[in-house]
Amino acid sequence: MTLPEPHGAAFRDRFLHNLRYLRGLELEESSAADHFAALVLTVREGLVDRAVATRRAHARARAKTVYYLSLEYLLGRLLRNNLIATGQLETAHEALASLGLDLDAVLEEELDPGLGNGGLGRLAACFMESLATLDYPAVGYGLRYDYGIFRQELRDGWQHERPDTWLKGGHVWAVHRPDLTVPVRLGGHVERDRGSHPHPRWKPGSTFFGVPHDVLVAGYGTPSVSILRLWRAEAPVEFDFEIFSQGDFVRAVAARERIDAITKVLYPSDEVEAGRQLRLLQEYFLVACSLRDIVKRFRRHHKGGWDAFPEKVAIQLNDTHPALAIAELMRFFLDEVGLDWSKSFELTRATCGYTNHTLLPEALETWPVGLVEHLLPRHAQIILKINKDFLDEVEERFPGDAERRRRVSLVSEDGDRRFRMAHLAIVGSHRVNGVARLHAELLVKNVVPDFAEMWPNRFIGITNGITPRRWLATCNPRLSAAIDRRIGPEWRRDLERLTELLVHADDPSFQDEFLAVKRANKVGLAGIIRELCGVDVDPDSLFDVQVKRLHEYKRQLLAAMHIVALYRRIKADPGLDLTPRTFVFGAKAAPAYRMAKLIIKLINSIADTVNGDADVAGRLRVAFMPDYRVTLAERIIPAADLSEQISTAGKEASGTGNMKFALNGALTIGTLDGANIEIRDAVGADNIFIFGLTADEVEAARGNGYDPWRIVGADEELAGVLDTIRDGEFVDGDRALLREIWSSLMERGDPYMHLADFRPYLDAQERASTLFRNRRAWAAMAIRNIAAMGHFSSDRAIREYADKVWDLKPVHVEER
Ligand code: NBG
Repeated sequence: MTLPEPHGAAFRDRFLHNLRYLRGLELEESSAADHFAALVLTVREGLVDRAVATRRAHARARAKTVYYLSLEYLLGRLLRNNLIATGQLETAHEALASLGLDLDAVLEEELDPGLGNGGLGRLAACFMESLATLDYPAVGYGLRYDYGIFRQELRDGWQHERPDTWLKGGHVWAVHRPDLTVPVRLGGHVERDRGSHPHPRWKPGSTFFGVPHDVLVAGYGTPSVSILRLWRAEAPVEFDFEIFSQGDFVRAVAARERIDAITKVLYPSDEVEAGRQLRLLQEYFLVACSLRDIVKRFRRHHKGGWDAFPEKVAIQLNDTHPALAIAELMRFFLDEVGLDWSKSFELTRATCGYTNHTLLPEALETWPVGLVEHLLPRHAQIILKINKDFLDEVEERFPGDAERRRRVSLVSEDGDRRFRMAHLAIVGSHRVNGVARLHAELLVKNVVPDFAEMWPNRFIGITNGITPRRWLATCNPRLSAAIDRRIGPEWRRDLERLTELLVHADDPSFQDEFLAVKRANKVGLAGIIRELCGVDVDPDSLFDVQVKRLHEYKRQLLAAMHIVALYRRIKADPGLDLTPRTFVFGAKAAPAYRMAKLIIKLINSIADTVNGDADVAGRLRVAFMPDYRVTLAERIIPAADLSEQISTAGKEASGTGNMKFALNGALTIGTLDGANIEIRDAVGADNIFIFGLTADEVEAARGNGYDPWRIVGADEELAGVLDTIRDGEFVDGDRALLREIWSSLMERGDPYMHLADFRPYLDAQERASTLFRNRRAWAAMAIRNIAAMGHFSSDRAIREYADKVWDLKPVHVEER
């Protein structure tokens, strides 16, 4: 599809214009950073035009809109994607070349906005892109953190965190909208009913503001644009002015800073509840700003009265982080509109949907009732009333079952009273979804069985997906071109088309083409590894890759134990013939997560030893790449041969990296966990290396007195691997340094069952090593994987949400 964007000379002139009027510079005096800013502005202008057209089309259609509420968006760089989406990549390339500039170098100037931790945030970013591509009316709401996920540095093998200064140099993509500022209220108290006023009235203690910064998300091959509205907290000017004029300058500024702090920094914990007051304020701030905006938009476009609210508005809660939306929407209907309780609740529930992203108990959010009462007295009151009604309903259906009421209550009473945010989200939503088939089953079976019993139809599974635009078309141009030559370019908008590749899986010429692409990508990655890690790796070795957040359940430690085993084999038999491997890791550990940091140190110590040992040269190499993030993922994934998806079964809700690797022609070695199961079903059990305990077996083993010592006692090689770690062989014999790792496996029961899966894992690795030596057979299998990835597009996932949760229809936007 050709869209009327400025082409050739027009594009170049616009670029020069922007360089001049944004920076006040002429070409000769400008730097790459200036070129980047001018180019972004040039592309942004086109997006703004599209956004205007999109807004008009939606208003004309009186369309229902989905509002996606998420504390995290892991966007990654935007420029190349937006150029591709709008069909301007070539134009930009030529326009810049005509000025003697290199587009690729300019693209490298972009900082990666890391406004998220991991899978949950990246999923939100894929979803925004798919929503635009599929022409669904959508607004994403999030926070504009001054500092995103920390920058990771490795010193002496240890992780150190540095602030992520992604805003330095400005954020040219964002359109600052102070005109759409909304007030946010906090604290104070609630006045009881008075004769003239039927509802309790909240008298807030303070007011501050949310100011939107809009990032426009282009759809691919359509003029549709979604808005990602990121809120920044700002103190009111008058707030400090009074104190200021009294001469207490420091206190005046301090008050401002308390407000600014709300959107200062992203909480860097992943899968663990942050539990801090500031985090609660962030969650409330997002909810309060977004709901004001949603209501304002509803009022502007729909005159039909509040009954029509759920027909025009769908609100999706990305995990429980924005679950206060339920209380805030209730407060709005009750206190500002004046609806009665049951109507307010009916509308709220019909509007909201909740996605659960984890089964880990430590990730389920709770907040002390006292804290919520202090900061948000009216909301606390509303949640308690929702709970009372709900518990009455439970009593009606299960009379006398006090134990059940205790289990399902929105307030946990063990110890201090706390609100259970997942329970609030379930009770206040009409649909609750897990993010893969197994995850949805386990959610219903193990986490919230009582709720599922009451409302069986409320619970569904929608398996995650990834956008093929970023995760194939943009990040892997070589493979994309090879695929295009066989089946044409349509897969970008319809990933199921990849099945057409199946007939080419056994075609030696396509296999060779695939292998050549993979090798070129590996040569590229080898260069980056040399630059970042100072390690030389062989592009012909098997690239065995594990990149994701560092967490014990993801079992980077199991991969490390495999390396140690191979290392010991070579040391015992220096002539050993084994498939040469390069192990690539990338992972950030939550700053307070001690064990995760120790595992990073262990892997780096293994890397130092292995890479420095002439005995193993040519057979083993280990690289831990610092500061793993979206931009690095885009270079690593297309170069991978083997994708490590080895979580303890039942722990990884879905995984999305698993999909990205398979789409780029890596074979998966993995457990029957999360979406791995559906990947196996799609590619066929013969085209994937599955090993280890199933989720049921993990449970059973736990129940039957899982015994690390017995497993280790029966496996000499495993015992040797553990001794090596315990004795500090990789850390100059320092037995204390990493002892905790050994102790978690042997003395603290190996909660993630590394030991039980060790031997099956090594066997599966053996199968991979053998197959890798048959290059064509490997290629055939990889091609079959690519061909089967259609199901894992975020377009498919978004259509499922639209049909099963949001009741949302696409709206065609006319080209201008
Ligand atoms: C993560 C899960 C992943 C899943 C993503 C996206 C959180 C809390 N959960 O398995 O661990 O793929 O969410 O759904 O980040």
